[in-house]
Amino acid sequence: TPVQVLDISWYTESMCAGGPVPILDRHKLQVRSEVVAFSVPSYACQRRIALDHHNTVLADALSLLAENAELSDEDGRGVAFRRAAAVLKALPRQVTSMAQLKGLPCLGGHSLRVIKDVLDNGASDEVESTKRSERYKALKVLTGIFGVGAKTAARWISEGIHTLQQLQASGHTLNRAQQAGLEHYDDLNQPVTKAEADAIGEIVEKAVVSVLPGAQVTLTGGFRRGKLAGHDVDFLITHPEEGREEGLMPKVVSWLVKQGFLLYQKTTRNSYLESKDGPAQPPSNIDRFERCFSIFKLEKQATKQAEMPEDSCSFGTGGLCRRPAGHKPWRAVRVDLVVSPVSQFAFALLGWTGSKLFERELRRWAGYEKAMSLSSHALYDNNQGRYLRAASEEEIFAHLGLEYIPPSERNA
Ligand code: DCT
Ligand code: MG
Repeated sequence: TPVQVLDISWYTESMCAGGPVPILDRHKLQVRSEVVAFSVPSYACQRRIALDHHNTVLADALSLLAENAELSDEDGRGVAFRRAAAVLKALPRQVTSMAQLKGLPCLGGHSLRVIKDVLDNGASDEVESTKRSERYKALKVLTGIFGVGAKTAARWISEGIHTLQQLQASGHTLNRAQQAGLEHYDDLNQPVTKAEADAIGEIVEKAVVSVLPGAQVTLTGGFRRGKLAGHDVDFLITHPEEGREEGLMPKVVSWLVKQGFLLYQKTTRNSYLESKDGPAQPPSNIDRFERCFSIFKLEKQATKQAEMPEDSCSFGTGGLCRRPAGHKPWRAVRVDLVVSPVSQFAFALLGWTGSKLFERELRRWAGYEKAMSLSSHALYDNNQGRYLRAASEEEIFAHLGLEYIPPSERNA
């Protein structure tokens, strides 16, 4: 068995909270390498996962398989790969041998095979062949159209449609969202920068306080977790006096339309009523606030940053790379607006900050470990038969018996 000198300064911090730290030389020690396996708690919402971590290559490989599963409408498999990737993201240093993974949660046989392949050969055959596959490429291209999900894309692919040109030639009738998605395809597949998110934030803020003074706008989603780029910009809007937020969304939207800021919008009404719905409807709760899916028209000069080079065509354009005609002075950006009553704000903020896996794990923890139902609206304790109120994210973590994890460490 190989004997290695290992730096164990990381070992102490990586031990699960509460576990006694083994009595070892504090600095360097000689051990058989496989003795020192990593340790990680089972639920992603128990871990601190920063944006930067030590296992990018492995996590990217598993994330690609997760994405492929999700695009193929196999959510169970997708979640399994996401969970495996999230374990690797939580490790305190780079994985170099399979033995280090012994006893870790969420690593199934399939994920372990992929990891072994990458460790042994520098890449996974399955990942590489997925990337090259016509089906994966077509799924990426077609679901890259705003308003097109995995099911629609699969149907089109079964008809032999793999590119945007083939879609346009097929004569399929597209709905309003998909038409807008196709029209702004290149822009919407270009990552949104933090500077652009901030510029849109200023506009949204102006709209919101013009129609309801005192209302507050919070940037959520990936940008709240510290990401420097995202596929959209997510905002949560509330007012400190309960009830004042009612009817706010249509006013905000019409202000934005009048000023020429919206290329597309679809507003859905708040359909959440605690007394009627009860707590046990988590899967769709995320969608039950008053919500506006929109495409913003952002003047490039509003963003104080260097413009993207003219040549930086977005990925996966399906052979239809329409470069901006001349110097288009604006770009299209996906923006989600959500209005929450202040009594539900902490839950909405927690629910809309993500990551998606972190949210899923919070709900799983609540249900399995605490007999509670968590949604973006409320937390219900099944044993006590009552809702648990919270005015901050910290209070929700406390109700759930979890250590508070700040947004920047929810990047599972
Ligand atoms: N969300 C969730 N479950 C979903 C969809 C969304 O829990 N099915 C939450 C988590 C993140 C937040 O809503 C915003 O969603 P996205 O914009 O899709 O995620 P993001 O983390 O902001 O990613 P991106 O940076 O690419 O926009
Ligand atoms: Mg987002």
